[in-house]
Amino acid sequence: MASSAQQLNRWLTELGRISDEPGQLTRTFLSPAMKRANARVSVWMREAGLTVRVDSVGNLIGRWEAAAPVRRGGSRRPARPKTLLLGSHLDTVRNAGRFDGPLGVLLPIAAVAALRRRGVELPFHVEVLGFSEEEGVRFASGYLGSLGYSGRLREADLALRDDAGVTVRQALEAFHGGPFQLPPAAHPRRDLLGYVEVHIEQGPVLEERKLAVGVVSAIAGQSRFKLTWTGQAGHAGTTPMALRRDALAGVAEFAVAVEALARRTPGLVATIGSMTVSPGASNVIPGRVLHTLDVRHASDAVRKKALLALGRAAAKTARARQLTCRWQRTQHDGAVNCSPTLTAQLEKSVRAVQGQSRSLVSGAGHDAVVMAKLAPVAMLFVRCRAGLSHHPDEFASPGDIEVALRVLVDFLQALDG
Ligand code: HGY
Ligand code: MN
Ligand code: MN
Repeated sequence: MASSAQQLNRWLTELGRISDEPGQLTRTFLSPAMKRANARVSVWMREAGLTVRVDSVGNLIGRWEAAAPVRRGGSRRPARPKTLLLGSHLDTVRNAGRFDGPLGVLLPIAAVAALRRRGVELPFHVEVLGFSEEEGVRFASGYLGSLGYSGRLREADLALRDDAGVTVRQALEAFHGGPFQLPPAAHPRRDLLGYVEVHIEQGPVLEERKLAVGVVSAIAGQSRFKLTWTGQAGHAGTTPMALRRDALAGVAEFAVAVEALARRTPGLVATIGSMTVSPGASNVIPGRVLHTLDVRHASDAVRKKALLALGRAAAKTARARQLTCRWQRTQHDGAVNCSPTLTAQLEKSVRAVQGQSRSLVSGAGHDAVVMAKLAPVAMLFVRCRAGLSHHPDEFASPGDIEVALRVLVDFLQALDG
């Protein structure tokens, strides 16, 4: 297994160099680097014995067919094998680390390769999924890949625009060189055993507990928005302060209110991650500001209460400063509980490899949030240094990755199709 883990680390390093931006790792939805990443991972999938296809939303899918169907209890017809889904995303944030997403795509490929080398055959089909978009960098709305795969992409998603004004639909039609139709779910729920995602923790818990891996009990809900504040651009030198309608000053006041609410609400996190100031000149009062807002909590009720409070705070600031503030919701996902049955099975494998298993809540969103609508989900977290992620210094050690690989191999062999 050590050689499989070494191979996996080489893949992670190589894939981490496939980027849209020289000098840093950035791969966004349907970009040239995403196409190169799909091509490279396809080679590794084929070498592992998987048959490979790319679906209409750009998801990379590697499939390993089950062994000959088994007869159960003298039945006349053998039971049709179900499919176990394994995967994560191949897109990244800007200036990303090389583990967030790709670890959960490449590790299952290494696990399949290890099992096939041992001549193991499984009583269920396996599909390894490399989702084309999870982070929501290009369109400020995440999960477009897993939404497409699970048949939950909607017209409203296709109408979202990137910073260049290109819609999701236009991006998909350019990717295909032809018309795009909303895809159905890749599989009916009844044909699926579940979806298991391996991911770095992106938090400090496993490091504090000195554990290489842990299992996820639940994933926090999240809401994302684009806010557009409009005031009045004007001359920075001649416009008296009392006569200004400075959109950026209003956003600054709102940003302090956002942070204050999150600081005083246990478990709430709220972030203004990107901002565009117009017209964007040093001697012009900002007449318009567009920014994102990301709000999360393990409890949907707390998150919704926080959103109402932030809506009131924005309205108060806009009134006081004679600004307008328009909200556009770009993502809204409730908290998700992982499947107790599948998680118990994963915990057994974690205990078999690591000696003990601890569970934790995920503050980060994952494709498992979307896939939970299609199949039971479970997640295996891998310790990452200082909990750092969405940063080039993101790091999971080869030793911890090998533990996770051993856990997944054990889980696949133990799972009853
Ligand atoms: O933002 C998140 O929670 C994830 O990394 N997409
Ligand atoms: Mn991720
Ligand atoms: Mn991420």
